[in-house]
Amino acid sequence: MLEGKNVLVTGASRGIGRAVVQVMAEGGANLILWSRSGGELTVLAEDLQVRLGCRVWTKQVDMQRHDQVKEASREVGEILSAEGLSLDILVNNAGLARGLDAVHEGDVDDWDQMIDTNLKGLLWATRYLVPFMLADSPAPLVIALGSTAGMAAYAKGGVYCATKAGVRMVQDGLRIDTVNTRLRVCTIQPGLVETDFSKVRFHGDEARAKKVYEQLVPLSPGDVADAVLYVATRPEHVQISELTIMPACQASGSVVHRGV
Ligand code: 8X3
Repeated sequence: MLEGKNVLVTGASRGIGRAVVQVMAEGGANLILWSRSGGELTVLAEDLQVRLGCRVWTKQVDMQRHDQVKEASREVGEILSAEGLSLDILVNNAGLARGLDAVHEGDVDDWDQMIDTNLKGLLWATRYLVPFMLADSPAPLVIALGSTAGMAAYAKGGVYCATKAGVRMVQDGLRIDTVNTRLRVCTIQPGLVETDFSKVRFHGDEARAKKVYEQLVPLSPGDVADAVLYVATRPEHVQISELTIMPACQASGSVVHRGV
């Protein structure tokens, strides 16, 4: 069902983004990959082209930089239009947590990184790409990666949780604003997924990051990519507005059973 679709994934080089790229490519889609690490993207693109024969365009983009997101969006429009192609699916995946601190003791630089990536980067990509999708795609779809952290706050996660609640609200607003169009809008809300998420949150402290996934079986990036694939392969009249996915040992953003 993805044959001939053109799919843009942000944060494409690692973790959930990378797994989404794999399933989309295996499903026959062409890929536009954005990530901060250009080198990793080139290797990934070559592998996809050789192994799966799909078309892949890559661009080094820092989602915290408005000028870069704007310019990369303009380029995507130009490249696809020149070939008579449309952007069909936008997967706004890039996101990060920095720090685990009480709100009144938090690091303001950490806050900037979370707000700039998770909210402003997503907003910029939405602002510059969705008009182009609406104009040209027969069945446009925007999927954003929210989080169970966006459904209820947890201790010392206030700012991260706020950005993910914001993702959900932006997606809900977009769905309302485009209800008279063909656009479908979905927020995927994963719980605990083992990626380098916690390593980034704890500023590279691997031992502390490992503890987050100790004595439990977390989701893998591939589990979340399966959910993204499900949303992306529904018939055009079906809109999955939200999909929450957690490991079996998790009941909510803050209720987790350890004991494996
Ligand atoms: C990541 C989920 O619970 O580690 O979005 O914050 S959690």
